[in-house]
Amino acid sequence: MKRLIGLIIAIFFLGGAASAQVSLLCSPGNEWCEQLGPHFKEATGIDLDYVRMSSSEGLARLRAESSNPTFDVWFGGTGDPHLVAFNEGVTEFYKPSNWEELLPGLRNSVGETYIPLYTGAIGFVVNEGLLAEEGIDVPNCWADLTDPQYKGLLAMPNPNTSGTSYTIIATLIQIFGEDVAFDMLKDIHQNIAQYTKSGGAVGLLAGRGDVGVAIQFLHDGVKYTKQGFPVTNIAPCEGTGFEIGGLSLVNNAPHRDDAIAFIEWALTPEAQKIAAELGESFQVQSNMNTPVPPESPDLDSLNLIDYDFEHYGDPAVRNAIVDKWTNEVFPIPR
Ligand code: S7P
Repeated sequence: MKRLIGLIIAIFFLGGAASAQVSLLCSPGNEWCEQLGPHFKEATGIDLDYVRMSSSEGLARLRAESSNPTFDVWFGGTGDPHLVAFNEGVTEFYKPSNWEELLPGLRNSVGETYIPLYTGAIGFVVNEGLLAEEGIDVPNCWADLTDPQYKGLLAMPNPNTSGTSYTIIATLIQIFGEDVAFDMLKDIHQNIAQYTKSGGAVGLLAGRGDVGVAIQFLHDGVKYTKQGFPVTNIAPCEGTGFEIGGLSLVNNAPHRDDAIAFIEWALTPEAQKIAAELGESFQVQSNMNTPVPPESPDLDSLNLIDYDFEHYGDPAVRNAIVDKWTNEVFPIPR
């Protein structure tokens, strides 16, 4: 009996020593999420585990467990849901010690709500070979995507799970106004072969030739090109929206001190370089001392809209847009 009690105590303490101390909700591609723990452990000695969830899915999870949070930090994902989480008190603003090293344009756009982690623009990731085989034009503009010649040849993510998708819809509303944007979304819906759960996944469909055009972040298109898929990036002629990907401390984080240690580490150039070194993520990282990968889309050369982060990060606005798409676009037979 004594030996059994001793074993139980040993398991308890060994189990405690080995258990992770930072619990991360991670929204970029899984390969990047997977590498954060080992690198963070090497730099600080602190353990970390993660669960990968798309941005909108992550927001839903954080909201659901806000009275008893299990996550400490939300890493990555589009900015709008980070702003919603902050506005709802699900996350709190933590000002990192290297705040002044973060790109001023990003800091000024989001204020003291969440920490900018990276930025990147929306566009089309196109399998030009497939379109040529079908005798179909390469799309250059948002308006082109409404053309019936693309029937069954488009893919975009679903805004109920994906932050990329919400950024696409909010971009169309800002360029064309809500009524025209929703008419366009209905026409685009007629051409969609597949709505995916995650924003990154659509480029793979274009790369494999399942569709001709994936609507997603252009930096994800770079990843697929580097992986050898025959896709090219196109920035829409009417202009395009962009994200300021987020990093947030969860309100009442169970391991607050270790969570802050992770945030401090994640904003160093050493940590931010990991994404591109993996050949995985080619956003422009927020620390101005992090090298911009040569393959990253050149944001200065794109016609970026003056994205209204505050308005489109308002919980009521975001909920209304996602509900409208879900009720008025998605159910239309195609
Ligand atoms: O793959 C990187 C990336 O595009 O994914 C992030 C974000 O979680 C979007 O994914 P979901 O659409 O699945 O939510 C982006 O922030 C990031 O640039």
